[in-house]
Amino acid sequence: MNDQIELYGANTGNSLRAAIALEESGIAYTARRLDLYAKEHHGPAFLALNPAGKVPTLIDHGTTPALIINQSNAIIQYADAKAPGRLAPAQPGPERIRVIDRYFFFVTDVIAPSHAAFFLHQAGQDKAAAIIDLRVIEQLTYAESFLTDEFMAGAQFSMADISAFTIVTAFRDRLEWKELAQLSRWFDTVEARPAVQRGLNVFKQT
Ligand SMILES: N[C@@H](CCC(=O)N[C@@H](CS)C(=O)NCC(=O)O)C(=O)O
Repeated sequence: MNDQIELYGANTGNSLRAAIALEESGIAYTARRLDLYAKEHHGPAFLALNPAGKVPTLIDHGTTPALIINQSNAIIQYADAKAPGRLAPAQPGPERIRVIDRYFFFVTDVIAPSHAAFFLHQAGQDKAAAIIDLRVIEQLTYAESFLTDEFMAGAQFSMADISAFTIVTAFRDRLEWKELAQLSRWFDTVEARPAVQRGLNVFKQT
């Protein structure tokens, strides 16, 4: 626990990715769980931090003024900068670029469309949502080809694994696992990591 860094969040993919990134980076922080059903993220105290009323939000009180980060993927970049080498190779070069490349594949080609499908479902546009969900499943199936080594972007765990893990979890019941031997092996490996488990549990209701 460390009150200098606070992570506001809930049990959602975006919040969990941020929590896993902090845990894997070994950055001490205090998790502040918000009850989205009780609309705590729309209360004045939280809106003062994040006017968009969305989670996660990280505050680092170690700077003046305090640093506030309102994007899960920016929190992952913050963790990478604060703990070089834990979420990507610290040195510039092909290995680091491969991590960034695959990280963005999951962020932009998989997670972003899956959010769009979620909003279409909420709007009752189930047919349109299903088309996008199918695209997401195709992209996750394609990610099988990334796994020529232990992790998504090589032999080391990286931010690419973080971006992949929560979205694979969300689609785990819709993937053809018998055709995805590498993805299956990878999923079990990542899920078993103690830091991943800590991140997954941080916003669970007790
Ligand atoms: N691009 C933002 C998206 C944040 C976001 O959409 N958070 C959702 C939970 S996953 C949220 O706060 N939803 C509650 C709401 O919109 O009222 C990020 O990656 O952090």
